[in-house]
Amino acid sequence: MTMKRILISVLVLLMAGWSSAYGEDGSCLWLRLDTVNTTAMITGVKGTAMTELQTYWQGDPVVLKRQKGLAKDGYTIKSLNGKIVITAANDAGLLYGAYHLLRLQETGEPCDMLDIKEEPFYDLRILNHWDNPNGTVERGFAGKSIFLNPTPERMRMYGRANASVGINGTVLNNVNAKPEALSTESLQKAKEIADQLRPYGIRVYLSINFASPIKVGGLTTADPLNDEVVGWWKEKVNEIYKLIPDFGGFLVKANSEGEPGPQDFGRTHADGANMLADVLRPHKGIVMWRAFVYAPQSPDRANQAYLEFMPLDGQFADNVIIQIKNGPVDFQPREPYSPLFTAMQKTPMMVEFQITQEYLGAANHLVYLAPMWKEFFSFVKPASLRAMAGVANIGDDTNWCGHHFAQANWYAFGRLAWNPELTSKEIAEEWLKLTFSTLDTLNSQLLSVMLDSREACVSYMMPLGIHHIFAGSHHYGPEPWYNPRGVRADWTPPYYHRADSVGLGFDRTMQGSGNVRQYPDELCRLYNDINTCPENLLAWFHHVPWDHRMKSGRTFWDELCHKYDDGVHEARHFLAVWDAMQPYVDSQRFDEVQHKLRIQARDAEWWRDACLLYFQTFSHRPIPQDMEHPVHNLNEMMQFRIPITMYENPEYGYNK
Ligand code: GCW
Repeated sequence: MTMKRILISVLVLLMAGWSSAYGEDGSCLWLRLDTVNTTAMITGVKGTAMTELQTYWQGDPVVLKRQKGLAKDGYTIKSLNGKIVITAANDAGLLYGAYHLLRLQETGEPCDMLDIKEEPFYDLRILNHWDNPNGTVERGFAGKSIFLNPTPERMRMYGRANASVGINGTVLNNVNAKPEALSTESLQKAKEIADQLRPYGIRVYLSINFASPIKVGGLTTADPLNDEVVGWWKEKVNEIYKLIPDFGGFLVKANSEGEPGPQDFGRTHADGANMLADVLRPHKGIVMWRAFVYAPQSPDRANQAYLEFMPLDGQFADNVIIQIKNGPVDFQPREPYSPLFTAMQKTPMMVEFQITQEYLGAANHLVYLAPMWKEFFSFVKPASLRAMAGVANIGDDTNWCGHHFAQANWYAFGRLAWNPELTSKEIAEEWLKLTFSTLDTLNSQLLSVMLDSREACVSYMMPLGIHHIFAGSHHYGPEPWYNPRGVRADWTPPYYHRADSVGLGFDRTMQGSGNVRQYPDELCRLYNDINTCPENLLAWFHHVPWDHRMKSGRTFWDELCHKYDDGVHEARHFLAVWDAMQPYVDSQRFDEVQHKLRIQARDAEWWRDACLLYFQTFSHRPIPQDMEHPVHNLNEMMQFRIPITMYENPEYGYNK
């Protein structure tokens, strides 16, 4: 080899090392750490803490110390005579302490004179993957399941990412659980994943199909009070714990959207949940039983969970947690909180947030979700809950989440599950610094984009309390008119928006569906009166007359038009802010985010035009002069459908 060639090879190697170290394709998430030492991986959770520090920590020597008396998973970090001492009651605490230290280093915080004490707010901080055995992910917008062919490299990064924000549990499969999730072959696979995640302090859980005793076990019934059925579950659970000794437990979607459940056998949710809880108890396993239930014949879907679960309050075993979606309908851009949270007094509850953006622009829109989750916590006290679950937005895309900024939602979920008192701003700042370290000087503008993005999305999709007017099935884009023959009413937008010549919105007042009664008195009164109901929930609780006078002085119709238009302008502004970031962001991530923001700006316009032109056919009122007027044609938009399944992210939105 000539000298020149040798030099070129060295240069190429250096550059390859540089680009992978900086992870400019997004694969390193927020962990874009410089390797200072290559060390062999030491086993065990404490070993992971040591490996991480030896590989990436650049400051004073660190001592890891176990000490009784601290909270589980909590830690202290103290500077002491030229050393840093991380103390924790368990190994996971040491690992979380190590990541805290690395975070300080990476965000440029001072690392001398440390005196930190942290403990997690919730014991259980868990992701729910909606991954299917064939590798598709329900509402997954970032490719296929990472668990389909779990490579050690990918699992390691997944473990690190989760542990770095304190996530300590993961449900591997879809709540629409295929019975084969419990086959011996699948359990073997779950074991392999559990083995790979254990060093990161992450326990594995599974979603189960309630009819498994019939479908996997060949029994004639799955009645939870039947001895043979109980015996089958006992054996299955023993088999699981033999393979995965620290298995966490089951997540169950029962009697919901066609999934089997105890009601099929004349039993209650409590009968079903308690049977499984009894079987899991000797192994210290838990049951997370979902309250996401609604019935086609119900006059108001928002009422259903309360109606089914309130009579059972106090009847659940102590290792059952009822897992409730944040809102009473379904992960909409804005919903009031689910009234079950303040009604149930004698039952452990946990909240289920959706990190994947099923109803918030999938992996095409930049929507930072922490403000939405904080809004929930402004109504439901964090201390009234036992745990926090998040439906994961993770897939096998190189950048994990489809959109570089969607990584922020995974990050924020973990940080809030650790400490729900953190502000959206604190978390976004941290994430931005870690993820785009070169952006320092301009972060404030991007920070505002993140913080404003959820409200902007509400504005251009469904402002003022409008909800569930998405396209059928895949839920991408507007289809307020979607109402095909034979489809259940509560799966069509007109059920929710109820537009007519009088106005728009679902009457959930005392005169309407009575849903307001499920809230505490004060809120019930507030929501029941159209003049006191917060305007951002107006069409959620009221059928609002088109000429209803809003606080701005505008009519409801005019306000609606303006909100949609404001949303469009915000989406365009996000793009403009990003465009100005070009000199400071590596080219791949810059281009990829720009591509997405352009889609978002066009989609916002599509939403505004489709919704306003469609609702105008009921309101018969003009679009106000002082705003931009629709540029699309209603008929064309009504013909347009994106040909994707519920397992995909569309490449584009409206492209006519
Ligand atoms: O949000 C709806 C989704 C379904 C999902 C269901 C649920 C897993 O459209 O895809 O199914 O909720 O949460 O069970």
